[in-house]
Amino acid sequence: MEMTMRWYGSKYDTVTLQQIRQVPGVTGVISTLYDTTPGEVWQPEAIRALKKEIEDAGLNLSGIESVNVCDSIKVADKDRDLYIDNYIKTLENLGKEDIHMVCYNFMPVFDWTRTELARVRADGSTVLAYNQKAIDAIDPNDLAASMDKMSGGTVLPGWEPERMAKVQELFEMYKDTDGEKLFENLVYFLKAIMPVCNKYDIKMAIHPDDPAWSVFGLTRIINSEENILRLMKAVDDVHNGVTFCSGSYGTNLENDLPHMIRVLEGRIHFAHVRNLHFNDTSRENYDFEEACHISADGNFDMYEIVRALYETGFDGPIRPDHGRMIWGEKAMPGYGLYDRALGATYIQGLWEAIEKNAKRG
Ligand code: CS2
Ligand code: MN
Repeated sequence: MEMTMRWYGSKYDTVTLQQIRQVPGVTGVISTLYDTTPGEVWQPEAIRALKKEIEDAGLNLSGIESVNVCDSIKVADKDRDLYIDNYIKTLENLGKEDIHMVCYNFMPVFDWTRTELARVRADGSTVLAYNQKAIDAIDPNDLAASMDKMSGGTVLPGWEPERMAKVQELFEMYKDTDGEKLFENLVYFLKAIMPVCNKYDIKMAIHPDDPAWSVFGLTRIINSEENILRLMKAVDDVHNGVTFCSGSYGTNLENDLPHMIRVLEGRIHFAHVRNLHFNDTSRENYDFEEACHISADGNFDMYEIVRALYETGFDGPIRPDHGRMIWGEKAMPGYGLYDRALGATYIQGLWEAIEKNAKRG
C-alpha cells in the first residue's frame, strides 16, 4: 500500500503540500482538477501542471478522486455517448501522464449526505454526523440551503452551489431511473471505458454510496456486498474495481467490512479507512458520527479491516478519510490536517504490526 492524503489543490485547500509531506509515511496525494465540471474533457496541460506542482513538493500524484460522471451518463439521456467519449478522452489524457487509479461514484444528484458538519463531541472536537430524524424532516429542496448554512460557506464536494441551484431539475431528471436502470447505465458506461483503461492500465475504483441506502427517494446501488459483487461480475475486468470506503459501507452495520474486503480480493484499488461511532441504531432515529480512526472510539474493528487489506495483498493507495476538527484548526469539514495525520500514522502502525507478525509466521 501507499499511504496518501486527499488534497484539494492550492486554490481551495487550507492544508499545504509541504504540511502533507511532513506527515510520517505519507508519500502521495490524491487530487483532482477542481476547476472542471463533470462532462468536460480534462486538458493535458492542466493535468501536467497539477502533477508537477505535487512532484515539486516531493510527493506523488497517486490517483484521482474523482473524475465525476455527469448526470447524462447516469440517467442515459440522449447525450450520454457524447459524454462517455469525453470521459474516455479524459482517461486517455490521464493515462498519458502515467496516472493509473481513478475514483468515481455513481450516486444520483447528491454525493455524500450528512445532517451536521460540526457536531461537538465530549472532548470538544467537531465531526460530521448523520441523524435520520433530521433527514426525514428536510424537504430535499431546502437541503442545499441548510447544508450551506451548516458548512459556514465552505463548498463541499457534490454540493456545489451551481449544482444545488438546479436541484429540482436534477430530481426531475432522475424520476424514471430506478435501481435496475441505474445499474444498467453503470454497466454500459464501464463497458465503454474498459478499452481505454486496458490500454493505459487505469484502474477504475467506484466509491460506495454514503450513506449506504437511498436518500430522498433517489435510488442508490453501490451499498452492499451483494451489489458490489454483482457489478464486479457484470464487467469482469480488473480495471473495473472498487474504492473500499469503510466509513461509507459501514453506515449500514449489516455490512461485514473485513469480509467484504476478502471477497473483493484483487478488485480493491483504493482504500478509505475511517471509523464511525453509532449513537442509535433504531430505524426512526438512526444516528452516527464520524469518530477518530482508532477502534476504541467507534463501532468498527480497524485492526480487522487493515488485516483484511494486508492479507488480500492490497497494494494501492490508501488514505485516512474524514477526520475530526481538533486543536482549533479551521478547514473544510472532514478535511483538516491534524486528525487525518493521526489517522495516517495509526493505520501505518496497524499495518506494520500485521506485516511483521505475518512475516514471522
Ligand atoms: C468522499 C466522497 O469526502 C468524501 O466523503 O469519500 O466525496 C468521494 O470523494 C466521492 O464520493 C468519490 O467520487
Ligand atoms: Mn470515502
